Amino acid sequence: MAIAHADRRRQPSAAEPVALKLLVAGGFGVGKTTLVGTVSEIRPLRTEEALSEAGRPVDDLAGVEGKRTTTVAMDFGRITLREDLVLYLFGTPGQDRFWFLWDELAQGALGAVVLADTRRLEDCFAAVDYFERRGIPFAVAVNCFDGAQLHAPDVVTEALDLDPGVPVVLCDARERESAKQVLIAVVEHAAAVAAGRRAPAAT
Ligand SMILES: Nc1nc2c(ncn2[C@@H]2O[C@H](COP(=O)(O)OP(=O)(O)OP(=O)(O)O)[C@@H](O)[C@H]2O)c(=O)[nH]1
Ligand SMILES: [Mg+2]
Repeated sequence: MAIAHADRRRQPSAAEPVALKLLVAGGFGVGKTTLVGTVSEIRPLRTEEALSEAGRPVDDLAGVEGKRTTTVAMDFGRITLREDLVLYLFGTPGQDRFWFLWDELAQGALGAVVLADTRRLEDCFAAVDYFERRGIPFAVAVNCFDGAQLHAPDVVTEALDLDPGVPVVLCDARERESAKQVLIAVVEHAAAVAAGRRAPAAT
């Protein structure tokens, strides 16, 4: 009993990793579920449902004609970025009719990835607005689908009218190293934003 008591009250050791929550957001079919699945070290939780005939007029499949399912609640995965840093990843649904879930998913998020496809960049405007309005630090990750015209990051910054300092990275959501670099960019950016908020620059 004494041991159990002492155990329960022990202080967290320095070796215990910090756990951070990140959202993976963006337009419909841009590769959110793919990215979470690529980097997750646990079997990712998915909530995929088949795309239906009824959704055909509203679900724009241009560029992702092979897509058969869509996320209806969330994706969930985990990655140990460093031995002292674990990320919990929450992928959002992409269809507009599931927007009401975003506020739940965004609770307590340290930062976000906004995935973008340059063939339909406008699909990520809503996600960019969402995080800007809530002051949640985010990075834009351009998922370079095969055959998509490559744009330099500064072109994307301009097209999305991003604040200076918002990272824009080119990635392939199907490649682990590439997807990991995206997450590192978000964590570093969120840390810089947090440091800036703690010590605002003298005016
Ligand atoms: N060529 C290519 N295809 C990709 C890439 N990422 C995802 N895909 C494909 O694009 C389709 C959409 O991927 P998902 O990961 O389901 O996209 P999503 O953003 O989660 O979609 P929703 O949840 O429906 O909004 C799938 O058929 C993927 O196989 C990529 O980097 N390159
Ligand atoms: Mg999805």
